[in-house]
Amino acid sequence: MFTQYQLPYGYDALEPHIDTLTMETHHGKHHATYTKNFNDAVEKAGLGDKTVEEILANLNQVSDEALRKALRNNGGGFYNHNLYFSTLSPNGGKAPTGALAAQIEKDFGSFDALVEKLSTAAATQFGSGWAFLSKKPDGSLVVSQSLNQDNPISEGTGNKPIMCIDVWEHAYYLKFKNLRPDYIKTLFNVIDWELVAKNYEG
Ligand code: MN3
Repeated sequence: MFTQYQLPYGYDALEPHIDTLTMETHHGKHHATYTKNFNDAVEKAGLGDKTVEEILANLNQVSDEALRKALRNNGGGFYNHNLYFSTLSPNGGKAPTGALAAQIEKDFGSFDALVEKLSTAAATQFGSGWAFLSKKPDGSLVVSQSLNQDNPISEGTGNKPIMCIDVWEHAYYLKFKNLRPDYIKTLFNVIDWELVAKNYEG
């Protein structure tokens, strides 16, 4: 049984950057539904002994097409939102330090350059999807985009996502309406890079 990431802060804690109603709907409804539907699909597929990473990395081994699609969409939705919500915090917005900071400098030149690259990836993802920052097997970092709930784990590269930006309209439309770039800019005020650094080191 997969359990949804529980926020260590209230739905109103990310105000004024991310509004209460968006957090309540996004975590309490959308993410909860992905989690429930993922658990249903996992049970049907008999994959209860696997981790979500194992399931996402081996989708092509599920022969039933409808079930594979359910695992891909809801497994991705479950995993991506766990990652998204677990790197947000009212204490966010400060630049990373330590090993992650050094790697960012090496791969992107500066933290500001990484923020710009992630922002562009998020802003230019056509339709619903995500931008990801992932750690490659050699420890270097890469920025990517995905459609719908797809996740880098399913690409078979061994890359491990360490943070992500949700650009589905449900992540921002209540407050930012059509202004996705404004939401992305604001989101960086609540991304906690100390938490991202733990994902990088872990
Ligand atoms: Mn979402």
